[in-house]
Amino acid sequence: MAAKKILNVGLVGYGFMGRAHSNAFHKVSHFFPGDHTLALQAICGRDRAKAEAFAAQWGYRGIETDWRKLVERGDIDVIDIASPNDTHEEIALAAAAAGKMVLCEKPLGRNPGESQRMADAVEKAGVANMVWYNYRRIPAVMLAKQVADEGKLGRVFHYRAKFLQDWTISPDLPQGGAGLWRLDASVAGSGVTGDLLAHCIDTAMWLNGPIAEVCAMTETFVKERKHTLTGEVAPVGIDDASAFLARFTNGSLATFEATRYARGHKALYTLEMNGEHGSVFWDLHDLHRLQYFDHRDEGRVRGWRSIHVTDGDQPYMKNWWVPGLQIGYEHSFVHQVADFLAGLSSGQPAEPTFRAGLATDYVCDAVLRSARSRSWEAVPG
Ligand code: SOE
Repeated sequence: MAAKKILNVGLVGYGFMGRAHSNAFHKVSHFFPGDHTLALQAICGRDRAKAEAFAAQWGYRGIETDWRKLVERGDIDVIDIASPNDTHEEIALAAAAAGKMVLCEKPLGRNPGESQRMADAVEKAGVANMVWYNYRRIPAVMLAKQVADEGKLGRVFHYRAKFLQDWTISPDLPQGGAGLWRLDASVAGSGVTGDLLAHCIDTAMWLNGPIAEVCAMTETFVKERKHTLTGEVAPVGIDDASAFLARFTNGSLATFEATRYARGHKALYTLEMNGEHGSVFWDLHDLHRLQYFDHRDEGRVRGWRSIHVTDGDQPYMKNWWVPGLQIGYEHSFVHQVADFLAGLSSGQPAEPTFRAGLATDYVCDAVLRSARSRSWEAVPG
């Protein structure tokens, strides 16, 4: 048997996503054995004590406190960027120039300019790359993709998505710093448009093709918040809520909504597609189920099927337990890295590449432009 190729990973960032990725790096070879295995070589974070604690907890061999040193190291093959959005571009460009493969958290950049330079850099360097839009890899969402691709929905008329949270309602919540940089526009780029709608847009374009134009509205409900780093009260620059109408290039119509002010909803991502022959509906709070309606079923027994996506012939599931036993959120990251490694073996790069991440950022940018101009805006490309 040929020896597996070991790829040494250097992770930047020890927050929520650093944990989600590290967990996936550990599990992937156990559940999706392939030509490659990953070695957790180094974790990089500015706070030495935190980086050391993370390395000990997650099994990284070493640490760095400056990402430049990590990128320069000869013993690193893959740079994984799980640090705040304002660091993505600089790290990705340096990593690509050093010939490393680059994985990057979403959104790719804070704006299309950054994302464009990142996509150009990895392509020029010829290095493998991927953006962590993990929700594509939930088995029930992948099943929706199969259903759509097989033409079972027929011509698609409608796409509908929302991503609702409620964690920023308190005006006492500060902006900036660990965990709260998502509220600081200079770090995040935007609010819920880049953080939550970006997920919805990525899945939507993967399922239903490119978006041609959008008409949006945004709102910032809490106008000023104390900044964690300066202690000063400062204007809030992010969008707290964002909703838009869209037209896909295939002629279908869409509505999208995201907010962090929907009291009671923690991470309610739902999507629905309505076609000539059928519809699919998926809900993150019930993530292992796909709701599917097929109008071509015999009339007397026609109705919505609630498919429990746990059987061995359903996406990814044969690699896990036995039929009927479900998996969850963390597994979407395992699937994503499994697909990335499979792409290295097959030569068929796993999606979404940086180029696809750029396409999502163009839509986000058009949404923000439209909210400002109060008119329809075309999506470039
Ligand atoms: C924000 O609360 C957040 O953590 C996003 O940043 C993630 O991308 C999303 O998956 C869950 O919510």
